[in-house]
This record gives sequence, C-alpha cells and structure tokens, in this order.
Amino acid sequence: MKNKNSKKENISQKVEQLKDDTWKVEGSTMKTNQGLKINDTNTSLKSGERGATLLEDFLLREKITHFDHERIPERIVHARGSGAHGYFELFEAIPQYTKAGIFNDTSRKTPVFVRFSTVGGSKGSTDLARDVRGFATKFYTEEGTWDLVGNNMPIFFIQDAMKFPDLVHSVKPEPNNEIPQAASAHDTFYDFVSHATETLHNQIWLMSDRAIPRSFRMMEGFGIHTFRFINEEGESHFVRFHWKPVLGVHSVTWDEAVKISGADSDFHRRDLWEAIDAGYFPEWEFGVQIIPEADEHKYEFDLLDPTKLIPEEMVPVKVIGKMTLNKNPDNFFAETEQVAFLPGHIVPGIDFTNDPLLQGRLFSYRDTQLSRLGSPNFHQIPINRPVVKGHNNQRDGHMQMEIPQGQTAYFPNSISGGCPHLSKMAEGAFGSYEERIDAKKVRTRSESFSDHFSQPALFYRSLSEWEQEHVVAAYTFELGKCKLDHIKERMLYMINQIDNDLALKVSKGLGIKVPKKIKEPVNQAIGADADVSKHQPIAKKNYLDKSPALSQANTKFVSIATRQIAVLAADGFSMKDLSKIKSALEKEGAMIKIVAPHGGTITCDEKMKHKVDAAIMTTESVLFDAVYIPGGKKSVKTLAENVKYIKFVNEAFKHCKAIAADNEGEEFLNKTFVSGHMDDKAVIVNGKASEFKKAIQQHRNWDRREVAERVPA
Ligand code: HDE
Repeated sequence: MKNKNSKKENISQKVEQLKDDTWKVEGSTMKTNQGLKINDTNTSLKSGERGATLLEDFLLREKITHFDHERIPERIVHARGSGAHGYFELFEAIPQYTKAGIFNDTSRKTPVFVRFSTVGGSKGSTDLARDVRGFATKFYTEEGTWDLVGNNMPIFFIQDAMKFPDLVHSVKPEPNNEIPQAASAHDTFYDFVSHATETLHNQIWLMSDRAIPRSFRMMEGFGIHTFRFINEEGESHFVRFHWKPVLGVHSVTWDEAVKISGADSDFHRRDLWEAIDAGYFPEWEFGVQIIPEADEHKYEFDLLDPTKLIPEEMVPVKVIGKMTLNKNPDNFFAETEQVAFLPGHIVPGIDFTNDPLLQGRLFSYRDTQLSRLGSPNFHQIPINRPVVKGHNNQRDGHMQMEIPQGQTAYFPNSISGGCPHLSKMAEGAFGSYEERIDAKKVRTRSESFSDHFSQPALFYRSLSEWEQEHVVAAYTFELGKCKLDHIKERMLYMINQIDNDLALKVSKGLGIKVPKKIKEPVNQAIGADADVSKHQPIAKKNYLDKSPALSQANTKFVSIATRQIAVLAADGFSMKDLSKIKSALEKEGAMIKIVAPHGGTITCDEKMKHKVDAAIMTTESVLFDAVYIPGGKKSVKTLAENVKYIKFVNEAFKHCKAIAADNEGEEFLNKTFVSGHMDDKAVIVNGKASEFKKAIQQHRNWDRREVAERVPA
C-alpha cells in the first residue's frame, strides 16, 4: 500500500487544473486585494497617537470586512467532514451493462475527490460520535462529473424524502436548549423513530460497530439506492454501488469512542491526513451488484426501497475497479468545505430509478448549495469545476467568474451560428432512460415497502456474538439516556419485533419490561385520511438465515499498515528489544511511537538518544492499536512509578488490544491488570515479533471480552 514514489505520476488531471488557482505563501509580497503593497498590517489609521480611528482607513476596512464574512453556513447534515484527492482505476470493462466511459476504458485514471463525514454533529463536533458516516465521491470523468453521494451503511432510515426534515430535526440537538451535540441518545430521536418502523433497519446498524469506525480508511461505502446502468443498446440493468476498504472493516469500542472524543476529537481527520501524508494511500475496491430488469420483482423486498439491502449472498458484488486517495487538500475551506456533491450529477450510462428517497435528493442538493455557497455559479469554484470544459446560455448571478463573450445567450440563435450547439446522442449526449410509466398521480406508499422487520432481524442474526453484545450495549446506553419512559417502552416493543432475545437484554439494562402491546398503531408515518391498517408493517419474514457479509468478524485481517503502536519506555530501555519489534513492525507499515515520561529525548541502555513521540501526559491509550514494553531495568522502574502507564496498559487490555513485553517489561505487566492473563492469545511475553504482528493484524482479541469488562478503567 505504501506508494510514495509513484506520488508524482499519479497527480491527476484535476489536481493539475487546481494548480491555476493555487498559490504559495512562501516568497509572496503582502498586498491589498487591489494589488497595493502594504507597509503596516498591525496598526490602524488614527487622528493622533491616542485619537479615534478614521473611517478613511480602507486597509483596516478591507481586512476586517473580509474577516467578518469568512464563514458560510455549515451543511445542515454532514457538517463535519474530511476530504482527499485521488483516482479511480477500472480493472474490468462492463459494456454489457453500461456505456459510461469510466466503466469501459481500463486505461483511464479518473480523478476523484472524496469527502467523509459524520451526519448529526456540527462542524466542530467530535469524529467519534455514534453516527452514520457520509462517503461522497466526485468522479471528474471525461464525459462530465459523476457524484456518488453515499454512506458507510447500505441502507437509509426512511423510504420517502418527505420525511427527511422530520428525521433530521429529531436527531439534531433539541430545539429548546440545543442539547445534545452529535448524539442520537435523546428523547426526540427515539420518539420519532419509534413512530416510524421503517427506520428500524438503519437504527440497528447505528447501534452496531459500523457507527464507530476505527478509521475512515476502514469503512465500507454504499450508494444505497438502486440506480440504473444503460448500455449502448439502450438496455437497462439495476445496479447498487459498493466500496470495499482494502484494509478491511474495523471499529473501536464505545468506551474508546467516548474517551477518544476527549483525547483527540480530530481522530479520524488526523488519521486520514497522516496516512496520506506518510504515503500510505487508502484504497477501496469498487463493486457493483447487477440485477437484470426482468428480475425487478423477483425478491422479497422492493429494489426501490432504500431501507433494504440486497444480501451479497443473493446478488454477489462484482469488483471492477479500485480507488486510491493519494493527496491531501491544500486548503480545507477552498476544497473540503466548498465541494458540492449532488446525486443529480450523473453521466451517460448511469440513470436514476424511482426510489422516492433518491427522487427527493435530486431536488435537495442543488437547493442546499444555493444557500450554503450563495450562488448558482457554485460549479465554477475550482474544486467543483468539471475537468471537461462546458458552455451553455446560463449567465450572470453572484460571483460569475467567467467572461462569456458575444451577443447571444439564448438558443436557438442565428447570430452566433447556433452556438453553443447541441450534441447528437451518437456523440455522447446525455439522454434519460425511456421508462414506461402508466400510473395515477397519488400521495401514498407502495405496499411492497411494508416489510420493516425482516432485514433488521437478518442483520442482527448475521452478527457474531461480540457484535451482538455491542448492539445490546448500544441500545441500552442510547435508550438509557432518554428521559421519557413511554418512549423507551415503545422502542422495546419495536426491538422485540426484530428479536426477542435482543429486546429482553435491553429491557434488563433499562429496568423496564418489554410491553406486549402498545396503545397506538406502531407505524404512524401516514396521512390523516389514510387507512391505518393498510400502513402497518407486515410480520417478520426469514428469506435468508444469515448474511455473513454483514458481519465485521468476516472482514479482512491482512495488514498492520498504519496501525499505531505505543512503546512505553523511559531512560535505560533495552535498545535490543525495541530494535527487534521496531524493524519487524515498521517493515509491515506500522507506526511505532515512543511514549516517554517527558518530551524531548530518552536514552537507551546503549547510551543512544531517541526522540520521544509523545509525553505520557499528552496522550492516551485509546489513540493506539497496540502496546509494547521493552526491557531495561531502569526504564521499567520509572514506568511502574507512574500510575498513568498502568492505566495505559489496563485500558489497552480492556479494549482487547494486542500487548507485548520483553524481559523486564514482563515485570511491568505484572503490576497491571494483565497479570494473571498472560496466557491471552494477544498478550505476547518474550515472544517473536511475528506473533505480535499477527495479534495486531487481528485488530482485537474479542475472546478476552469477559475478563476485559472487569478492568476498572
Ligand atoms: Fe443527504 N444531504 N439527504 N443523504 N447527504 C446532504 O447536501 C438529503 C441521504 C449524504 O460531503 C445535504 O451538500 C435529503 C441519503 C452525504 O458534502 C442535503 C435526503 C444518503 C452528504 C442533503 C438525504 C445521503 C449529504 C447537506 C432524503 C446516502 C454529505 C449538505 C431525501 C445515500 C456530502 C449538502 C458532502 C448531504 C439532503 C438522504 C448522503 C441537505 C433531502 C439516503 C454523504 O442536501
């Protein structure tokens, strides 16, 4: 994965284009926005040394006015995000399904810009909120820009765009006191979702480890909706899009998430930035699930329903390409903040379906950019500009950056020779799929959208034991934070529709019985005149016992690249021990960090000085994937005298991480909770570096979890 040397050759067409708008601070002269050289930027113009400031001071006014307007509205959802540039490569052309250039030409490297995000929190909120993650990709293709604006979960909360504002209002901080920030654990969210049974599927994903990823680089991505592929013959296939991280799908525990939020609320942002900066470029395989038109009604669920996934065991994911992120943005605001994703940005060969959530999104995203970026010319902002130049008769508006010449701005015209002229379909023009529609105009929902319990149950059944325990703990925590008992009861009733065992376990934690009945109909997400009985969810079905692809226990455990290894050491540590581990793990791409009693340097037993990466009081165990304690009598004595080192190891043990120690390092372990558990398979004492590597690669030793729970940290 380390790819430093090829950094240059992978600079994309988009990055090249951005160079025209990029400038360096180094070597530049300070001037006003009108180009006047500035002599003093610290003092305003006054009437006398102690006198009033003069209105005349245009230098002061220009500086302050710009500052006053430096903020734009944050995104109403997905406000907190991190972006990176990269490229997409196609391994296998699929002309039988689509005519899209990006899926036909294996020699292309299509530039991309990706923005990862949390959903509910404000721009400055923690990265480790229990939340869905946004995974939005802008493909700058030769036929125009395609935006795949997805999430890290394959389904969404609601089936109809009309309910989106209600969903978002319920999860955002409550309107009277603006509490809580970046958290779903409050009454209004569970009040809403307990009245809208369609939300249960995404809700149970939100309770799973997927909602607290270890890294953006270790998350899957999904386009969610069913889209269409259109081939040269004009034939259509249904398609769902998937991103699969090369590093596998890994998460932190909730206890870590809470602590990381305090120790480093930029944890995911920093992780992405540092990995790219170090030349460890994150990669995702790109896959498609293809369904022939003829199979539209073959499944137990409706393909147009965005609360349903298509199990990979029923329709396999065909991997056809790979995305690599290889460049950090130069400027957060200019690129990551101003990038505007629109699900409506598609290219010939890709088209929409009638998924009612997707249809609503096609309206929302352009609209929101108008208030966020303030102008219909937002496509001219460098990060949003396509790599193919385009012209039309749209003119003027706030911040028009281009100078269209000529007398005409209409079509048809004769004065400009009919230009900008139209393209023939054979020349690659976009045309919508000619779907046959013969229907009444109605405000209702299809009965085929009424199965709200089968897939949450399938998801829960498919999880490993430890994942199920995390779901129980998450529901217990979240509902425990709610104040109103009737909301908890409704939720228990809903959870019971998914799985009785799950409901009983959560009910125990809440100290509330699972109700057999509730007063109102369970699904109130219907119109006042609607026939209530018609809109109730149907009973749970079981059309697939388990979908192993849904469990993180079945992900890849192949690499330790970019894993953060804390070396607990002080003056006198054994150089030989550290060298053994360091060379073996660094060779595999792990990041070895010396955590010492103080900053600066420490001296090993061979009298050499070593740079300290973090002083113990500036860091926390939760920021690392594994811990190593080298030998060295003096070093180990110093560690043992500092209770924060004991806590450091205890926490790593609590979070089921790999721990290794050599020689006197073992004595230190004996002072921690690890003593008495030296036979744990992820505790390696005086072992081989390869054993430690294997344990780190496994991400966590979940077999330890019962003991780990007893660690008082
Ligand atoms: Fe979004 N969503 N969304 N959403 N969404 C926005 O657009 C909206 C939905 C997603 O990094 C907003 O530019 C509606 C599903 C991502 O810039 C806004 C509905 C999925 C991002 C908006 C949905 C998403 C957004 C806010 C229901 C996964 C961040 C700022 C009909 C497939 C993109 C903005 C970025 C952002 C509306 C549902 C993903 C308000 C109305 C389903 C990743 O337009």
